Amino acid sequence: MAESKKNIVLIGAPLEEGSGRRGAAMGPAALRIAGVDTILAGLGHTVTDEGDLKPLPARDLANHPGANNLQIVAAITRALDETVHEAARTGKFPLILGGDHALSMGSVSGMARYAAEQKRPLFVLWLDAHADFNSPATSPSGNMHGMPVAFFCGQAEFAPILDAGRPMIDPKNVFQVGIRSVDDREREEIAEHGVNVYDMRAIDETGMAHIMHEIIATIKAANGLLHVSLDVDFLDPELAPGVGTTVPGGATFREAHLIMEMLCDSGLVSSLDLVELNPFLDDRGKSARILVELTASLFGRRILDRPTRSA
Ligand code: B3U
Ligand code: MN
Ligand code: MN
Repeated sequence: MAESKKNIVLIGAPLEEGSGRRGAAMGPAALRIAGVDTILAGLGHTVTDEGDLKPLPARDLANHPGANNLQIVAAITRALDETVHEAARTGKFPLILGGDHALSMGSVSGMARYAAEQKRPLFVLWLDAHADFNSPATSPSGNMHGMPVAFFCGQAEFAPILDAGRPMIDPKNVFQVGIRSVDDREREEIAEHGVNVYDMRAIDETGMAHIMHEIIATIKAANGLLHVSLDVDFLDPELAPGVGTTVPGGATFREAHLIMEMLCDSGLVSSLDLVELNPFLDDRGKSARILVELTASLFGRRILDRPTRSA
């Protein structure tokens, strides 16, 4: 991606009903205030802001005791699936401003549809403290932001959210990096499905560069497309406190930037979610700003291009 200028479309997805608390719906506004459009335009890309999504009706779905706010989450999932697919189909790079992580059900399924049309496999890089592989049957909370990976890997229970028979993701094409909070049933499920997990211990022991080389080589060998989903809680809470579910011991500033810089050089990334930012819990816009800076690294900003800082 280093040399190629993109046609980036910003899609606001102000969803918070998947998370069990208020605040993530302010995420898209905070990312805009932190200057996501100007920083990307400054790197030479074309940036169009489509504004916030209009949910598509989901009144056909009955309430589900194991999936809180199912209709609201499904309404955003359906709208995002359509919008992301259309953006990719018309040669654009969908950049989703979240919103809680349940929205990735829509962004990933939209990209999966596009990848199938291109006859290329879709890979997902899941940067998160959590595995998000619960289902309505296994979730301890019923919060759907803990379920998107199980959804797009084709767990049958979810089928009515989107029409049946659409392409899903092979769990072996999912790479989870930064994981450090996994429920018991989730642990069994991810192992059973063959999801690739690089937890914090793996990062500590082998280093981020090694892990990313491995992931990038696998995707290149398969001529795949890559969707990146960045949950704020992937980062250490000292760095990014603006998230509902902080977990200590997260990725550092340099580890996170290194991922983005290596992905940029790889040229593989076709879409990005920025999720779980809760500006109500943030410290003077700190978390919004770091997300925007990481996005800039993904789109070609180099260390030596960063403005000088005193503190
Ligand atoms: N695994 C727990 C907690 C959780 C998942 N994702 C977040 N929290 N952000 C659950 O409720 O599924
Ligand atoms: Mn998540
Ligand atoms: Mn998380």
